[in-house]
Parts: sequence; structure tokens; C-alpha cells
Amino acid sequence: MKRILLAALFALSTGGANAQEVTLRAVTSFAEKTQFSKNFERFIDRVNETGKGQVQINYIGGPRAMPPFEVGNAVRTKVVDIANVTGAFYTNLMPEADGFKLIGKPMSEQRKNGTWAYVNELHNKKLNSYYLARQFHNVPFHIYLNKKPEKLDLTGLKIRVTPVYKDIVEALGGTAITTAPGEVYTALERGVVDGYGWPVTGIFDLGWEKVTKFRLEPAFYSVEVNVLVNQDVWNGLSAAQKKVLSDAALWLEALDKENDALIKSERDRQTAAGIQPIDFGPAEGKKFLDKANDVAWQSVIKRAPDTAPKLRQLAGN
Ligand code: 173
Repeated sequence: MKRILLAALFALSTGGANAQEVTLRAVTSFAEKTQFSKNFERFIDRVNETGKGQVQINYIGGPRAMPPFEVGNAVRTKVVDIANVTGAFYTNLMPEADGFKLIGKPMSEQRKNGTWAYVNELHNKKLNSYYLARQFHNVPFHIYLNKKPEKLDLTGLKIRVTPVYKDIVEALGGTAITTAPGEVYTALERGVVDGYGWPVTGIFDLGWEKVTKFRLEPAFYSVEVNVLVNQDVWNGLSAAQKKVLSDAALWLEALDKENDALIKSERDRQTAAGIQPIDFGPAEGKKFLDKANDVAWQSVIKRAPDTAPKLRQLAGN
């Protein structure tokens, strides 16, 4: 009996033949197989290929498995081990996260100039997580509309937002209504909102071209979708396991080189689908961009006065 117990304990502690292999549970805050989950799914495939015998990822899925605004907290509390999530979805736990959209430098540069290290430190402290990767630095956002304003002003319009767009929508006189992406289609269909914020890419994956008339120019900010690993899980990995994940993270960040071509084709597709650009010209556009930058930094600095100024300095805008 004693011998059987010992044998069982031994098997447990070593994990048998795959002594080293760890399996991480993963979720994404965007619908599965859509634009902002796709590259994370490729990352998972790569880890499962390169990490055999070391580390594997078990993909639980997207918003059907977990509401998007809960994903940050789920990584913090180790309900999941690894997640694909935008900072906009965890500003309740980390107000600085709303500033990441204002950092548009390539990740290769951010990893050299101290930005990655500082943003990682913030994740360690406030979200009990390790900042493994950031994607889509070169993809901007737009405000899409179903009513055409006379000038660059949203007075009288109800716009679906997340923290990404809230400050600029309100600064332009619009009424901001926060929803998860999963509620946007119905809100547009029922006229609960007159427009919404979303990146330049991805609306076709969600069918939103059917309920969208206009795209307001210019594009602004910088998409950030992060891969976060629970800090205790990260600390418990061996050097070899960390290397598998870190190498795959750099590979994932390098996929941003695909985005310029993607943006062009999505804009063409929007035009073909009858979505008309609304453009008030370069002078108005410049005013809009300056305002978008200023109101967002002011808002982040107000909510995170101790840390956001350093983020702004690193962002250089
Ligand atoms: O609009 C959103 O839901 C949002 O904030 C976002 C952030 C990054 C990528 C896509 C959407």
C-alpha cells in the first residue's frame, strides 16, 4: 500500500513521461477566428508546434466562453493562464491601460527604449501578469456612422464606445454608450446607436458592413491587443518554457508587418460595400487628431497621475 502511494506521488510530481510539459489555458477577448483573435490563434499553433514536451496551450475560446470585459481579471486571478486582450477591456483594474492606444511605435523599438519594460512593470503590479506581447501597433481606429454630420462634430449622435473612444466622442459633443463588441450589431440594427468606434480592419468578420453607412476620417490612435500570462504561472515556468513563449511572442509581434496590406484591402472592401468616407479635409483632420491625442492623455493622466506621465514621455506625443 505504502509503495503504491509512493509510486502515485512520484508519478504526480514528475508528470510521468512528459516530465516537463505544462499546459496553459487560454482565452481571447475577441470572437474566435476574427481579426483580433486570428494572430493569437496562429501564436497558439506555433507554441503547440515549437513547445512539444515543454509547453502547450489549450485554447478555451472567446466571448462565448468568457465576457470580454472580465478577461483581464481572469488572468489576474489565474482563472486562465494566458489571454489575448486589449487594455481598453481592463481599465477598471489599470487606468493606465487606456494610454496604450497612444503608444504607436513598433514593438522592436518599444522593447529597446524601455516602453515594454515599463508597461510590463505596470502589468506585474496591477494585473498580476506578465506582458508577453503586444500586437497591431500600426492599425488605427475610426468612428463609423449611420448619420452624416455637417462638420467634425458629433452633437446629437449616440456612439457605441469602449474606453478607447469615450473621451474623443464626448469632446466632439457625442453621447458615449459603452458596449462589448458582441452587442454592436444589434445596437446598430435597432438604432440604439448612430455609430461606433472600431479599428479600420475587422468589420467584415462581424457583418457590420450591413449596418454601416459612413466612415469618419481621419483614422486615429493605435490598436493594442496584448498577450498576458498570469504572473505566478510565468514565474513557475522553466527557462526553456519561457523561451518557447518569448520566441513565439516576438514572432507574433513581427506579424504586424502584414497589417499595411490588410488595411488597404479592408478600406477597398468598405468602399465596395458602399461605406462612404466622410472627410472634412486636412486642416480639420489635424485639429481632430490633436484633440484626440490631448483629451486622451489628459484623461489617462487624471486617472493615473503617478504613472501615466512616464507613459506619455515614452510614447513621445
Ligand atoms: O472597440 C473595441 O471594442 C475596442 O476597444 C477594440 C480594441 C482593440 C481592437 C479592437 C477593438
